Parts: sequence; C-alpha cells; structure tokens
Amino acid sequence: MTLKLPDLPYAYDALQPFMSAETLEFHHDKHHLAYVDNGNKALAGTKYENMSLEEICASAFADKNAPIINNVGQHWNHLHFWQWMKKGGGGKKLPGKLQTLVDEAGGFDKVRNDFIEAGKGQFGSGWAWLAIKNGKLEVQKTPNGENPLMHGSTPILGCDVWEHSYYIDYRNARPKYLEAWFDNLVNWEHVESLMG
Ligand code: MN3
Repeated sequence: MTLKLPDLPYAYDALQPFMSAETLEFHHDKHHLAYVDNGNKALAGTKYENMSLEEICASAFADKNAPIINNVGQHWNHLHFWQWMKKGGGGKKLPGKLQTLVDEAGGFDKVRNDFIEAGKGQFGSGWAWLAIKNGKLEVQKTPNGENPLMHGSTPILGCDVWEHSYYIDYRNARPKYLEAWFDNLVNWEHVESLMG
C-alpha cells in the first residue's frame, strides 16, 4: 500500500483557540507528511506492502521493525488524530454505545481523569489512549509511534503528546493541553465509529 497524506477534515483555524492554525499547519503539513514519506520509503519492496495499515502495525511490532513501527504507526495515529477532533467537540454527552462502555469502566469523570493522567505520565514523546481489550475499555499510554494495535487491543481515542502537538499553543504545559483537548475538541462520534 502507498501511504497518502489526507486533507484535514476542517479548516486550519477551525479548532482555535484550543489548537491554533499554526500548530495544525506544522503538525499536518510537515510532521504527518514526513511520516508518510518515510513510511513509503520503509515499506517499498517489503512483505508489508500488501497488508492493511492495521495489519502492518501489529506485524511490524512483532518483527521489531523500528522504521515501520514509527512511521506507519504514526501515519495510522495521525489519520485518526485529525478525525478525533472537531470544532465544538468535547463535552460529556456521548453516543449511546460509547456511553455504556464508559459507564462500565467507572464513568466519564474517571475515564477522563485516567486518560489525562496517562498523557501527563508518558515520559517523552508518545500517546494517551482509550482502547478496547476483551470487550472492556482500557486507558493506555505508548511511547513514540506505538499504538494499541501493536499491543493486541483496539484504539478508539488517542491524544498526541509529542511536543509538536502542543508547544506552539501551550509551551511546556502538557496538562493544560490535555485538559483543553479532552474537554473542547474530542469528536465522540469518531470515537464510537471505531468500536466496531
Ligand atoms: Mn504528531
């Protein structure tokens, strides 16, 4: 497969004041593009070329193939990261199937708190996640380009805690970014669409 940079599903300034146009221009146009270009170089002529993105993530992690894990993993992560946000997102009102899953995991406030703590606690670059494992919601964190597909679970929400995701708008205040992101940007419909 050939990786392609998608267009953002909204204007660059749509997520202000919580995420600036400048952040999205750098993050989407430069960082995501670099993962696409480097991922295509790493995939060329390998067994991974005929796999789906999800299969590549799991297989490359089992193979300890760092260039694929990092670049194709980050491509999958960013494809969804853009869709995990929307103008006027956030809030406690969840779609029904997702609400049930969150209630079974201890309720919205617990899940929100655990997710933000996971993002704060990820040392260095990485991601905070909500994922489904054996039918249950789990809060996870991963370093660098890794994602829950590589650890046998299904990611349904991820927040990028690499500095490139927040440094322009929040400087070093990762906790402020995580709270603003969760409370004002999350597109819960896309989260539910990944529940399968
Ligand atoms: Mn990023």
